[in-house]
Amino acid sequence: MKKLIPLAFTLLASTAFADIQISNGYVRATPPGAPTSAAYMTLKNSNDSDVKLVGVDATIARSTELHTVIQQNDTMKMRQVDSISVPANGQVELKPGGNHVMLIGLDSAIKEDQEVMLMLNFSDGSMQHLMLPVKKVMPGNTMANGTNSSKEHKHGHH
Ligand SMILES: [Cu+2]
Repeated sequence: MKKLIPLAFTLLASTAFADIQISNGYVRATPPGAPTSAAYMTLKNSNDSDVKLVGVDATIARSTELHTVIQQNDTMKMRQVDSISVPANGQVELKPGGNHVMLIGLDSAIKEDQEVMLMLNFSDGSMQHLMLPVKKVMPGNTMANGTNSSKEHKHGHH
């Protein structure tokens, strides 16, 4: 049997620790000069205990932060959190308008034809190395005065 080596253009998730499965990962494309971007993905935990995403390393950014989005009055605001919990036998979605990995201090624009390497660190000590594609994300115009654009809030847990 021929050994298949996964190529860089697919989402690579290390299977050394199979507890957290990562899918639908991508990084937001940025215009030149943009100081920040964000990474999104779905984290699935097939473990019997909660696992937290506690940190992310990215080679393209000087630093990263875990962010959530909260609604204050009519405005959506990003807020830094220490960790993002992936519930036991459950999943959490990082997506525009919700939890995300903030990439801060970009050396250059992130373009759609490139891919971004991330290293995720979890509370159980495991790490996962990812290569994520880059996608354009329509800027959610949170400054708009009270439009009811569909904000898919599915936090699911307390
Ligand atoms: Cu953010």
